[in-house]
Amino acid sequence: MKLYELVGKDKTQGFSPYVWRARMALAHKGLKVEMVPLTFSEIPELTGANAKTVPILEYDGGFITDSWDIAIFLEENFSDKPSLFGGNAGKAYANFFNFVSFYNLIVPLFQTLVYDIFNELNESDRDYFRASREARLGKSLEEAHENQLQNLDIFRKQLWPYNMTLKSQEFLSGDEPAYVDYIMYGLFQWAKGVSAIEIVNEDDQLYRWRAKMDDLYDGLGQVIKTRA
Ligand SMILES: N[C@@H](CCC(=O)N[C@@H](CS)C(=O)NCC(=O)O)C(=O)O
Repeated sequence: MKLYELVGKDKTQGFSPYVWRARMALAHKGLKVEMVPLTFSEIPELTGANAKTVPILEYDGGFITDSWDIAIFLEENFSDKPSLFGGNAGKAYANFFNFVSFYNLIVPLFQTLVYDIFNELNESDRDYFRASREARLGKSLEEAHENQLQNLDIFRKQLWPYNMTLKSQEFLSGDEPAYVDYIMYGLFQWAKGVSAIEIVNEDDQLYRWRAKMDDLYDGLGQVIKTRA
């Protein structure tokens, strides 16, 4: 099994939030996977996958090219291993959170991190990234960066329900971590992989939650180095 991930100049620092969901989900199921680093321009060149984005899971000669599809595939094909969702109600909640996290969390965090991501990229990816992201932002990367702290504030204001939830339970999924936690953790790994900015306050429940997430599966997430 191979999991294709997204890297910049440093091939050990896969920073895609969506890949981290899949990576944690594979570890949750106790499955060994070979990580394969790709730059942005290499993704569409991957023979047989016909994919524009990562994560891409290669399994038994086939390719699964979306993080949610990968989660469903793992849940259905490895049903003897710990569940990612804890049943149908949990699966429906995770599906909902998948969209909530995009709208409320990924979008403001993208605006916060976009210039830092650019700086991490290989030279060969920079023109593509600048053109595609400036079209999405409707402004230059530099202009977005000028508002980094305002965007971080918008992101942080969204965190209240998660901090409140974590006051009375260990993980977003309950007593044990599961897929909803991996969706959230992907955001933290994304920020850590590209930026020195701290996205949560030390007294936030999410700060403590992240430390627990970092320890899971032999400290898998700690492969991403904290930036000075
Ligand atoms: N819906 C997809 C989204 C994945 C996605 O947007 N991946 C980004 C990296 S974080 C990507 O590969 N982008 C390639 C590009 O923009 O060219 C999923 O959940 O797998």
